[in-house]
Amino acid sequence: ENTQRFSSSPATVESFTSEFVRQLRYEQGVDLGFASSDDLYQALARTVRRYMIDNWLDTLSTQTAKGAKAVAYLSAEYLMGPQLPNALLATGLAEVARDSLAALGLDLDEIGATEVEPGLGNGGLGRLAACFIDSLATMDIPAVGYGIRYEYGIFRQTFVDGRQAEQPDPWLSKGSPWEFAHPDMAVEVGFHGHTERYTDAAGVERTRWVRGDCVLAVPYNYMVPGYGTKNVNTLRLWSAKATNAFDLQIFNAGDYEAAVRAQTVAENISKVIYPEDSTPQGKELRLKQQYFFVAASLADFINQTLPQGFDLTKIHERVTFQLNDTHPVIAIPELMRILVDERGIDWATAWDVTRKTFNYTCHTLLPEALEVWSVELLGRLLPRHLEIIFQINEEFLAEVRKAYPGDELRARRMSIIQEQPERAVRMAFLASIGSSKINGVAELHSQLLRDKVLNDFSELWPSKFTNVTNGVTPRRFLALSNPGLANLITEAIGEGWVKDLERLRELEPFAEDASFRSEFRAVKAANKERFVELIAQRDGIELPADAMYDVMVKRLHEYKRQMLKLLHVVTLYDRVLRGELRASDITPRVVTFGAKAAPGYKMAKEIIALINAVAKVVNHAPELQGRLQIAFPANYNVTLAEKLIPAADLSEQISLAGKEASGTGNMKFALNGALTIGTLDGANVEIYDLVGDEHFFLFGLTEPQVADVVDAGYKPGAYYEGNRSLKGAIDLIASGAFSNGDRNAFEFVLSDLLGKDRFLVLADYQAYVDAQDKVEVAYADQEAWSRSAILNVARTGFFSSDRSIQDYLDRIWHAKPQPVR
Ligand code: DL6
Repeated sequence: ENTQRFSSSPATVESFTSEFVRQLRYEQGVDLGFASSDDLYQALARTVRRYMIDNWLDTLSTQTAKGAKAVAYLSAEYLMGPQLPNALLATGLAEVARDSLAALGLDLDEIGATEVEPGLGNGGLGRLAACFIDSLATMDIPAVGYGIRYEYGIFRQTFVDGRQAEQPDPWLSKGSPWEFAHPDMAVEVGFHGHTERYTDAAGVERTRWVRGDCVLAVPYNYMVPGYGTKNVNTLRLWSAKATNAFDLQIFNAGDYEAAVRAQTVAENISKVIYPEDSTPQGKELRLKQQYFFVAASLADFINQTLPQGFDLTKIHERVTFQLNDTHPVIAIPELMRILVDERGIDWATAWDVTRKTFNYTCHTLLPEALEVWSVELLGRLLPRHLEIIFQINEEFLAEVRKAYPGDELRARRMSIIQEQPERAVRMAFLASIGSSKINGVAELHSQLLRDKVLNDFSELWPSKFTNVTNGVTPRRFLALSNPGLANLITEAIGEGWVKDLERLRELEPFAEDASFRSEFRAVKAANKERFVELIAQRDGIELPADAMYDVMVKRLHEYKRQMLKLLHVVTLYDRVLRGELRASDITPRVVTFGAKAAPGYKMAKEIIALINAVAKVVNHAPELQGRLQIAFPANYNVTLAEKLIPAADLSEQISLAGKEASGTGNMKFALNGALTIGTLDGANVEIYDLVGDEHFFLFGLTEPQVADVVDAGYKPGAYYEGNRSLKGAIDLIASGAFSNGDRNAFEFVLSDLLGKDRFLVLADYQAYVDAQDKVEVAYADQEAWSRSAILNVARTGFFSSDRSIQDYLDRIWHAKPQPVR
């Protein structure tokens, strides 16, 4: 059925084969007998994409003809993951492709394995954007994702002597068969320069920005196929090019480097995701990236998508720009500049329109993660935008003073401009002031935004604040990544769940069915085998498949508390060494970590080194008889996640309550039948409420309790002194047991833990170890465990990104589906 929907002429094995061979010969320029694995991949990808193009173009023309309201998602990150399997799923061509390749003596999986995933994101925020554009297409919503086509994605992590080293990720080095470049549609983006006042022909005083330099933003389009629909949306990523590739005069004079300097400077803008920003140049480059992609996106939408001559005072009726965190927030003054300076719309009208056009999603609770840009930098790079921000601020503060007469402290707190430690623009405040709606990404997060982080704003405008709990796409994170479970579910309840994940509820009665539970266990066991094979091949790590898979994968950050997980492992080892626990009483466990640390984040990198050091000892300790293993494959990414999550038994979601905005890994694990051990943080709260206490290992301080402990003057040293088991674990690390006797090796981590412990690892330690003891007992009863696991699957349909998108539509966007007929 899918195949019919996706091709003008239905795909058969014969037609697929002939297109594939044509692609090889006439696009790649090779014969089958001489094709490299990359040739085969490129030809295969181009063959599959060929079946989506007609629907894509139909979608574009339907959306243009209808003139319906669109969603423009502005995001600095899209962590897409491998494209080929998703395209095969959406087009329904997987079997045809497999058979067709087999007839040529080729293997689909082998060819697919050569795909390099585009790593255009850091972690949760970028992956969420990728899930959202999948859901928008699946739900037939006219939508475009705008972002940056970074030449180098998120760094490739390797370990050198257990320590993280970063390598560049040249994901485009062999070209991408999924993109369509449109240099003809390039947009000019300006920087620097100055502003000047002038009187226009009608005698009106106006301002214009005289730009100092310009670069070209070249759009690259990617298809985003919906599932079970004809609609195919667009992801448009911008690449920077110099307006003049080189200066011929200078070149001919022999100064070759100077001749291409402008090109280097321009192209650096889209060179790498998150350039190191500890230097002033790095900071400027990041701000440049942000302005570059939003200026190009706004110009693109206004000039290409809206009809010629469209009255921009009605732009909010045709588009909603969703600001994915603060990275794209400079779009607010940019739209004001376009409306006021370029279109001559009066300020008050322009401001009213702008606020109706933007909405803002905040993704953090950590004050240090809220972006600020120094006034000096912003004024130098974007002088007109700084003036506009000042004017917005002036009018806003007048509104605050009117609402709270005499409360000057409040006005200062709410000002877009912070004065200390340097004068800087608070982007989250600008976003809050310039948007219609502000949302957090889980119930608890949204509540904490209202009560704490943006409290002054929620007091001023309570109705601006709303929640949209995150979600994940069931296509990639169940149908594609866990075919065994997907088939089992479909056999039990039909295939409707792929587009309506709440239907997983129908699985509940199957949790009581012993034969279903046994099939469920067989799927989990097969997924472990698959993971073990992959990790042996990919990382040379040998693991037992017959063990409990206890998994903690996420960015390395102190608030996420990988350290707590590690202390648990060290505690088990210490108990065995002391003779308090027999190794034979430990359930065989593979503790799997996957985590990249930001290159400049020293503590995170030290924790990585410590995990690897503990792994080296524990994995070979004769006392443990192989019953406890740590696996820490380097370079955790979407490709690995898709194999690891379906293999997991236990999902570690152990951040300090009140710190994780939502989490989305937590959802993926539960949906794939892992039980969570977790705190009441982020979306864990909602997972816990849905799956029920019996099927979730809850532990730890709650957010208000954390606040109490901190207010009372938290002393981690007292927990250490007062808890023999905790002291044992920390002392074992300090003794040099994991560092060849070097007692100072992990001093940086341990002294912080004992002296500060900002994220209360020691305060939650005992509760965590107790909860892990309950895990041990529960896992021993495999029938009860699989019942709980099935109920986790059945009860987490709420966490589909389709539901998140429906919430955005109902609460924020108010756009309507436009299905292609
Ligand atoms: O909303 C997606 C994702 C959440 O699930 C995580 O809890 C949150 O940490 C992450 N936030 C960021 C942005 N950090 N900043 N600023 O990556 O967003």
